[in-house]
Amino acid sequence: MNQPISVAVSFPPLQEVDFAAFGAIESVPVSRIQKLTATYLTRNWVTIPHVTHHDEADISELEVLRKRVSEDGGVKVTPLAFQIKALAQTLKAFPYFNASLDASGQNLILKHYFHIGVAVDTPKGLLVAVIRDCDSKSVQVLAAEVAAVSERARTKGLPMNDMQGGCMTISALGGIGGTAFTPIINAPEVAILGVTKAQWKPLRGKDDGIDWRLMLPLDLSYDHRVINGADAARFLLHFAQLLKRPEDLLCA
Ligand code: CAO
Repeated sequence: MNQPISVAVSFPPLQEVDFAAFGAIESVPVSRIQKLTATYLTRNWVTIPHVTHHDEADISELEVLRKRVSEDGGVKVTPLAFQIKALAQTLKAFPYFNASLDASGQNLILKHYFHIGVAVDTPKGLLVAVIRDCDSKSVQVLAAEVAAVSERARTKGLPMNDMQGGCMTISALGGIGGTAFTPIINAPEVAILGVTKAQWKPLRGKDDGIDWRLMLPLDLSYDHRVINGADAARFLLHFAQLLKRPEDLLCA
């Protein structure tokens, strides 16, 4: 690993603009959370060489199973709970994704725990809630924890402890929309998974017939200092294959 490089960059200041000269305006203060997020996102975007790899997962069977599990268990299980479970299992299979560079940049710290951050959209800004030990929890428990923590984040905010110690973050926009995006890594993590809205797509089936499948778009941004493109492609393929065989994800 090379010595950490410090780069001094300066930009010309933004010019003061009199927006009111062009039409009616109002001025709204930026929230504390937005200011903090802006600082960290800018640091991460500027200091980490990001690459984003895109793929899709066939979740046709998962959707059937998810609805069954939701009806049987009395807990609403959204696709995100299965994604968290599959991500924890994928991190186990790819230890270099479950890692952080230490402050010197000389060592990679491999983690033997599987805590997943979940980006939560709140009225005051973006928060990342960390769900702990996702490898050993059922999808029902994960769904209940995500629902509880995102509700807390939106109504009361989160204590620092609930936002620390994550191994990798999921930014799930599927409940809103989109076909793809390029999420910014939540340092000191080395990768982040973006998920957008699943769509039914006509794929070529047996005997050249059309087979309609529900496809989930996946966007994996990774730190290219730590992860190479081929490993990123294998990582996302492994994750997609776990979602394609959802019964295995029901084992806690
Ligand atoms: N494709 C299609 N539908 C999806 C989906 C997907 N990928 N993911 C979720 N849905 C559906 C759910 O099944 C649910 O449908 P029903 O209400 O009909 O059952 C609906 O969308 C709403 O889901 P949700 O968003 O309430 O719940 P979630 O578990 O998917 O996500 C949370 C929870 C906290 C991640 C989400 O509410 C949120 O805040 N997302 C925004 C994250 C964000 O801002 N990311 C950007 C960060 S900047 O990089």
